[in-house]
Amino acid sequence: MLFHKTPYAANFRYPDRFKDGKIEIGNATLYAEVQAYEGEIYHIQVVSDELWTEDRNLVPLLPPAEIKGDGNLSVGDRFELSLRDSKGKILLETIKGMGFGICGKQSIFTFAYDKKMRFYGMGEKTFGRMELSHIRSRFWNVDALGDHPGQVWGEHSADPYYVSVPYLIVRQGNTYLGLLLHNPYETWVDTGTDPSFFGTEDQNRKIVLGAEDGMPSLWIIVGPSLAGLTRKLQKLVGVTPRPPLWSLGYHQCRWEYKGEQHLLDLDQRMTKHQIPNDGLWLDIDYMEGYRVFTYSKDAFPKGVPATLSKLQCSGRKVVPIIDPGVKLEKGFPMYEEGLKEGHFCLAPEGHPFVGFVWPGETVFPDFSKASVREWWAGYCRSFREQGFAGAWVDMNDPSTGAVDPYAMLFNDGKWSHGAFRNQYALGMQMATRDGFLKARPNERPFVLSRSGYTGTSRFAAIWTGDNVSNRFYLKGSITCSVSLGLSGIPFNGPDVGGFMNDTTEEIMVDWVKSGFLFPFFRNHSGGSHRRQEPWTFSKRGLGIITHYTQLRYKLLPYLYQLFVAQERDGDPILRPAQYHFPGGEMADDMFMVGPSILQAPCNDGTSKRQVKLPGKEWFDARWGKWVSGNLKVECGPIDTPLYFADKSIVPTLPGVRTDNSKDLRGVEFHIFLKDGGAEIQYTFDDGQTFDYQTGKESVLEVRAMLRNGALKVDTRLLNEGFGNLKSAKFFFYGDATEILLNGGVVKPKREKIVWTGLPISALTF
Ligand code: NBV
Repeated sequence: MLFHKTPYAANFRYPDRFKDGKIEIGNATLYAEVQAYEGEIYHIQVVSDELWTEDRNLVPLLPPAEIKGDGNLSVGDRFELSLRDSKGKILLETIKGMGFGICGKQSIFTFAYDKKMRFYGMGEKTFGRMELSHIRSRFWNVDALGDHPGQVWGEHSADPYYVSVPYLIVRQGNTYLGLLLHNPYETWVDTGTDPSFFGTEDQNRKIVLGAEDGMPSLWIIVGPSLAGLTRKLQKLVGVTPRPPLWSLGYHQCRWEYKGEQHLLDLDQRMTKHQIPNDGLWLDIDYMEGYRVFTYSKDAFPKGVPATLSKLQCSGRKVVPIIDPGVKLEKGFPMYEEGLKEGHFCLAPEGHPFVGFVWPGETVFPDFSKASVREWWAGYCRSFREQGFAGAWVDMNDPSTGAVDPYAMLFNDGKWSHGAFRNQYALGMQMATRDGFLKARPNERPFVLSRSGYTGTSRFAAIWTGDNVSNRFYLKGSITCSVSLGLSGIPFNGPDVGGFMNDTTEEIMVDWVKSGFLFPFFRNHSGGSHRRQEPWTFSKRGLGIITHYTQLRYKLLPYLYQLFVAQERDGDPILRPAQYHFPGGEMADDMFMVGPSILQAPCNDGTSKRQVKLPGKEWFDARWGKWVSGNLKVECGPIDTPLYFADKSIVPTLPGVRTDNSKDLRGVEFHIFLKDGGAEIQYTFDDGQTFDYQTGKESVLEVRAMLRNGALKVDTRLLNEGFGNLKSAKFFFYGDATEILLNGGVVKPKREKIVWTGLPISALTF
């Protein structure tokens, strides 16, 4: 397979006829099912006994209720699809006579392209831009460093990447549609590229969604707004369950940390420097000769539980890496057991497929089988029982080193490599999460994965793999993470500081400023490169990194609300401004964190930039004043442009956070209000168990109203399953002649607070 080329529409055959669900293409007869669901969601599935015998998706999607009839989607007599809005205007249609085609086992859907269209989504890509016109992209989970040459990934986009979500957002004006291929085989998307390379006319450009094999299954979702579309998609693929609160903290990792000594040293330095931190991560060296689910005596002289108990005081959690490859070694119990029970992927002749990973020759658990997932879950269970708090599942693309993977078959050798490769990580995530749940059924598990597929959102968070410590990846981390969120994988983030090559203080500081409110926030680096723990930089660098990490912890209650909303409504954590303010082109260098915060970091190494603020008023968190419109801003060494939306109430932890304590019952509410009303429903629970699902959560409503300089704030407990708040303090950024809190007049004080610049003043009460 050539990653940079895709099959061509002229080599496909298209339907001669379509009637009563029957598609005739030459001598072949296929059957189509077209279903409409509530909320303008459509599913088109094509079935053929000869070509694609079964749907090989591991995890079914979760559509809403089916409705009778085809809704606004009509199907032509040559199986052309045409989607209209309620007024009858065509929103999207397949190309006349070429709506759906086959070429052997390959299949394509071909839609008419219009140069006014805009494209987004596509899951995890490194194109460095939100808008994806004129792109030909494949979806095939790779180990980016191993599968692409270094010249490609160093400072350019490498495609395909670790995660495959063949989902395309098509925008026309302010109407958004989503096209999701739910086919686990290798797929590709073309957003109107010129196949001739020589500048053909626009009419030759097409929107193509194709698959190399597998039952054609296309979902069409009508937004019409970006928020409407994203919520519908997220509900369809599955929301991310409320994560444990500690997983939203700061994580410290490096390919070098192997056991007690590193952990205790990190613990002590985090405390010394007052850097709040929850997760300490162990890379592959903690294992005994890289054998999965072992740990070396050298790394843990008195055993894992003994070391972990030493970290209890500071509440740090330890997360080990787990690779899928099992060392091929006579006498290694996991290998012997897996061999005996037939748990490994097979080569065509029926013996276990052998690849090459850290322990040398390796065999691979066949996660397509429920029995193997169960077996794997047992090992994860025992890891959890020893006290590891989460699991970091790496190399699950799956990476086979220098060995070509195509001979690795699945499902007892019955499925080709392509049938399951893109779901391999998904199977591993499911099994790992399941093992953690088996050990502690009432504790929310945390699994971080490198590769993934549609539906990963239900089982794991994603980090965006091996990036490089340079500005290409720093800038691209925004578009990559925001696009992932719009594509149904909201819990994600990059290796902050960069994994490959030596970082610099400038890159590190800028990355922290840019990424400190990303859903997942972990500093990780390759072991042969410059160290990049916060204290390895100058005093000034350390100070800035510490400040932003403390600020993340201060904002944890706000971030937590976004995860609550993700589970309830399907909203992503990061989003483009268009999520709330329709119109305009999507920016590549600016993003919103939930509905109330907008960030426009200076990631290109210069100290000036343009910030086009959407909508009306924003509160500039650096200088403490209201701003709007198109601004030229300067970025100083310490600050970063960050704005709070007018009519926002932002819950935070109190004061400056110097450790990882985070009781959601003690909060500050920051009221950003120029005039009129603002409100929030603040949800809080224990942050770690599933008790919230049986009502043990509380919701406090806070309403603020500012009229003629008088501020009225009212609070009401809507739900008290987790009791009341222990403390609440209010901050108001403006002048009020009178303040009433729950009907009583209060005497406010003036207090200084530092967000991202100099101290600014607020009225507190
Ligand atoms: O386990 C070592 C690394 C890990 O640090 C990194 O985060 C993974 O993406 N792992 C890949 C294997 C080495 C790749 C060069």
